[in-house]
Amino acid sequence: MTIVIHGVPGSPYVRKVLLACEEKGVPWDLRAMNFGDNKGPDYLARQPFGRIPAIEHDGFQLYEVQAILRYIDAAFDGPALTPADPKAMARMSQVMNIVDCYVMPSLSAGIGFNRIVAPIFGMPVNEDAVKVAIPQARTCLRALEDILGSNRYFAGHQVSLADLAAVAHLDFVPASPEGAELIAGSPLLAWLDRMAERPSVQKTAMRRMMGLEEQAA
Ligand SMILES: N[C@@H](CCC(=O)N[C@@H](CS)C(=O)NCC(=O)O)C(=O)O
Repeated sequence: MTIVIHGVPGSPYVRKVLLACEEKGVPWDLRAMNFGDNKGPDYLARQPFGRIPAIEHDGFQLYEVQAILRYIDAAFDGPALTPADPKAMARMSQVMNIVDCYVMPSLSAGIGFNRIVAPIFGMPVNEDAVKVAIPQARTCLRALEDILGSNRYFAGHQVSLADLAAVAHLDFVPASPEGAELIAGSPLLAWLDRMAERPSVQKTAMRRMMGLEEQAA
């Protein structure tokens, strides 16, 4: 049964849910919202913190993307996106938390928003926010490199929820001058190339979701 997703197309948090649906082969229906709709009473009734996305499935409403990702993985057939091995599962959880707590404020909200998203919408660029984000962005990339090590994916040799959560934020790191400098020479670039081959990643690309790129047939 279809997962209904309420959110702004192009948001990395919405993208994580789309990625999980695509990887599991679950049909989804994105009810597109505009920036600002998430602070209105209708949406706050779904998600009292005003953050996107929120989902509905079979009469079940849920918000908070880590919970949503785990729900989709557990509730549907299709390839498992959580490793069975406890240590690998812990790595997956660790990366998902690093992404939410440290990658989101630095690489996404600090650098990515100001360098990539703001120009698309003609919004002012906060140069101070970009500068302030750089040290934590660097720490994030080095920490993720350490965890990746010689593995193909963050939790081992199979794609997990950690890779889906991370790619939604790291995908556009090389596209900003600061991000490109920070990620230059990193083993994360080979991981990004591997992820870019996945149909789920191609189908949910930010510019494509925003309707800024032609959809492939
Ligand atoms: N902890 C939330 C975070 C979601 C989040 O930060 N979403 C961003 C969009 S990418 C958002 O709603 N931003 C709007 C705002 O903060 O007002 C979750 O995992 O669902």
